[in-house]
Amino acid sequence: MDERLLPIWRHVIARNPGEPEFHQAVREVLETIGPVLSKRPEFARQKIIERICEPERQIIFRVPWEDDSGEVQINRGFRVEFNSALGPYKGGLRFHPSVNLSIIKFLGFEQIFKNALTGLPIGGAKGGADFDPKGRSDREIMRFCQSFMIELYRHIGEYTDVPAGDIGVGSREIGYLFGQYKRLTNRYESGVLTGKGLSYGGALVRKEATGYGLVFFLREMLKARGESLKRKTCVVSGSGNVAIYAIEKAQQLGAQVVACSDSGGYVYDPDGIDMAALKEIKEVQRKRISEYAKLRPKAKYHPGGNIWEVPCQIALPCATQNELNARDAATLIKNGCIAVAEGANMPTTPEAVRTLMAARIAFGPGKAANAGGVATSALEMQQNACRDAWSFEFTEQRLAAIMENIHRQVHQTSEEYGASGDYVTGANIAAFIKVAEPMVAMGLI
Ligand code: NDP
Ligand code: 2IT
Repeated sequence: MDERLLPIWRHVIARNPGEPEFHQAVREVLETIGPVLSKRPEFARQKIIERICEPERQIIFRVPWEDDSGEVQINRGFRVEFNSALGPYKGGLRFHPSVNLSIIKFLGFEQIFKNALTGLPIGGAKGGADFDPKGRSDREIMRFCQSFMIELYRHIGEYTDVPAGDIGVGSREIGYLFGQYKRLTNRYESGVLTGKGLSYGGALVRKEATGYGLVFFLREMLKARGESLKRKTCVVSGSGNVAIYAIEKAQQLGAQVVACSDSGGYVYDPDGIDMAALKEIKEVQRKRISEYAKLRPKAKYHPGGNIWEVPCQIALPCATQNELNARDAATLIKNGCIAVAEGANMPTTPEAVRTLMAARIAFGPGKAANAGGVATSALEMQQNACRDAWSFEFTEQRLAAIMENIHRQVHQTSEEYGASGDYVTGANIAAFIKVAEPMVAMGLI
């Protein structure tokens, strides 16, 4: 790390104790942006980095609700509004038992830079709750979402903060959240949430956007190396929203996706993952990935198995943070992997990133590679603002163009800063400059 950044880094650790994921996300950015300070001394003078590392606002609240048996449950809700230099705060809500302030802050911090890379007018935020939706009935999910919104509604708005989904939050949850917001505010404010259902202001392609965008970005990474997705064996971790549509687009572009997973294990299907079976189990029935093997005679479920041991040329981690470690990276390299692109946020540990990059494997960091989801959320906001609805084809073209543009920016920036093909450095520097410039222009706020 640049010695000018070391004191800032130490200060971040000291004033945010016990937040390892947040430290990890900040460190990754600080390790790469040193060269900008020499070219742009005003950023240091204005303490832009110190300001970016401190959220503009953090909200933590109690979420009481009653389960189907009449028992009172208490969860903790969060919304960290990190940075609004580029537009209203924007970022997903995560419902998962592991959620805590560190995780929400790492996600919110990443979101600032990711959103900047999209080139669209959105600031960075993240939120969620330590609520576990697994095994909960529809009515319980609804009651939880309604209670969550009773506090959240006062902090959000189409010009203030626009939440969306993340782990455990999809269009069902967004529907309940939107309904409660509408009731509490007496406003049909479509642009307050994204990822809405198509029948009440949602946008086509938002559901597919993160996974599709990831594969569009991957296609550019491969093209830069004279490669393509055609006939490449691919492994995708997770089997949620991002994973499903990454698999779909990778298959459309000619790759053979042979494995996907959930937190219980992975399935291997030598004939390639069958999209109809996958969607039926995960989207319709909301069941575990183990059920997939029951529908496909040649598929095998590996309970507790490590998906990165499945030989592949392309690996797409699409489940959660720190799911791919240095040992997994070494396994991927040994098996002939040529590219890793992050569909999840921070799924690759810092040691694993170093291992992959040292082996000259094309590595696409999440803040660039998975930006298609939030970019399409911004397109949903555009459509809501002018009460319009675009076609699937038009929106997908916009998404593809945005991902190509992100790739171009990140690649060019990596070259400009003498790190050609290092997408981590390219993404961090390009995004940092986009956020720092308006912060300088707006003065000390
Ligand atoms: P979903 O809830 O739809 O799916 C999450 C998937 O990841 C499930 O298969 C889940 O398995 C698995 N998973 C979650 N937590 C863990 C864990 N601790 N260990 C192992 N597996 C786990 O979420 P998404 O697909 O929306 O999100 C996946 C990742 O993509 C997250 O990192 C998210 O932040 C990121 N992302 C999402 C975007 C979006 O638009 N939705 C946009 C950009 C990034 P199980 O069911 O067993 O828990
Ligand atoms: O991590 C992410 O970028 C998301 N979960 C999507 C956020 C959004 O506002 O669409």
